[in-house]
Amino acid sequence: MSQRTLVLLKPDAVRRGLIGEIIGRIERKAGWTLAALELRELDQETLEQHYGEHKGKPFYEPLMGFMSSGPVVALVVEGERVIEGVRQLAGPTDPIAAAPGSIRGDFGTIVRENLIHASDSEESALRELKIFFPGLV
Ligand code: RTP
Ligand code: MG
Repeated sequence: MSQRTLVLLKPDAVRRGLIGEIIGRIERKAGWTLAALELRELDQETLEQHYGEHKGKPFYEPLMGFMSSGPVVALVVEGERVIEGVRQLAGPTDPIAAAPGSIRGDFGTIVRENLIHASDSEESALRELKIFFPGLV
């Protein structure tokens, strides 16, 4: 089943020069293609829409600060079971709990600075695609 998912390479990934490494892993999956790609800074409104489900949690404000600390790469990836697939490539939220071989497991140590966001369901993907690439959906 072909799907689309919203992926963000977080500011730590961009600062550390890991854009090519991470996109390369996604690109190499059979049949997956990039439908959109953009380097940009996220304003407060976009971030609030994107991470609204976490508002009020202790990590929300630091997360907002981190996500606006530098540019991110926003991309739309299209292909077979891509929503579950990119989450698998990323690994669990906590990079220390993430297995080596996953993006977070290979490059991260800090829960907040975990390199990548990927939509977690079809519903989230539709919602997030509209926020970041309104012309595409
Ligand atoms: P994401 O939404 O960014 O793809 O990550 P996720 O689904 O794996 O994790 P989620 O629970 O949605 O949390 C969103 C992001 O908030 C930061 N976070 N910090 N305890 C903490 O300090 C904490 N917990 C979460 C991470 O950047 C996480 O990816
Ligand atoms: Mg999430």
